[in-house]
Amino acid sequence: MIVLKLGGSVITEKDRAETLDGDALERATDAIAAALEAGLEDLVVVHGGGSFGHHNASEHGVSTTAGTHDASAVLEIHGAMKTLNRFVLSRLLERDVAAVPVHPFSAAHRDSEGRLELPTGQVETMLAEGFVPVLHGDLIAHAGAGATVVSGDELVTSLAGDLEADRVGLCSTVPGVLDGEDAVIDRIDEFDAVADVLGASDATDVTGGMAGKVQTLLDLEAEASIFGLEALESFLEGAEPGTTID
Ligand code: IP8
Repeated sequence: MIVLKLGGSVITEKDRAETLDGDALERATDAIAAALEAGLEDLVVVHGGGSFGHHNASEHGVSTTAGTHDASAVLEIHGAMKTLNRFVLSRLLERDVAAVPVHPFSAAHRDSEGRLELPTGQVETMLAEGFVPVLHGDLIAHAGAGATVVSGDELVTSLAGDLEADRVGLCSTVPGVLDGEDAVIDRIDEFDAVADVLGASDATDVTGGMAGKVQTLLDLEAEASIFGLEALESFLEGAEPGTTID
């Protein structure tokens, strides 16, 4: 089973509010359709927000820890993510991928310690029935805080653990994790070895940049890869492009 994250910055124009990168989304969905056509089974897709969701969340002061009790803010942020999800689903459906939505706001929550609780029965049943579940970064109800952001990366980690994924892929705007000379680091097996070269994301991103991703992926049982869009097809075919995190 593969859990694949399509970075929000890959499929949207991250610096222009609610703008899709149509070409990138077509390339990504072409690669997914080709891999399924070639026999790949059991794929779960998660996408980030990019210019859908992050701007709205920061306008309302909402992050993974700072919540809101304002229902119209919740609708606005969740609505933006559902709009992007709809674009992703329709591009997949156009390519005969049996893609179906899973909206985390209606499926998950955080407990009072901030821990994500995401039941997986619906995703497992969708997979068994031949669907490709497509989740997205979202807001979720958070005990004691109203509603907070859940990032696509958190969803990936939770799903990969609970569904015992074999592989995790993060399709990013960079070809992998880069070292001080902008060369792709092939393999990372401990955070301290790369901590210095990992900077923060430069555009508005309420859920953090590469350092957070690497840390999260190191905690996973499954082997994870971070790679660029050009390598998505080869990742889905079983290769290890970009940076492998183990
Ligand atoms: O782009 C964030 O998802 P991410 C979703 O995966 C919202 O961090 C609502 C900002």
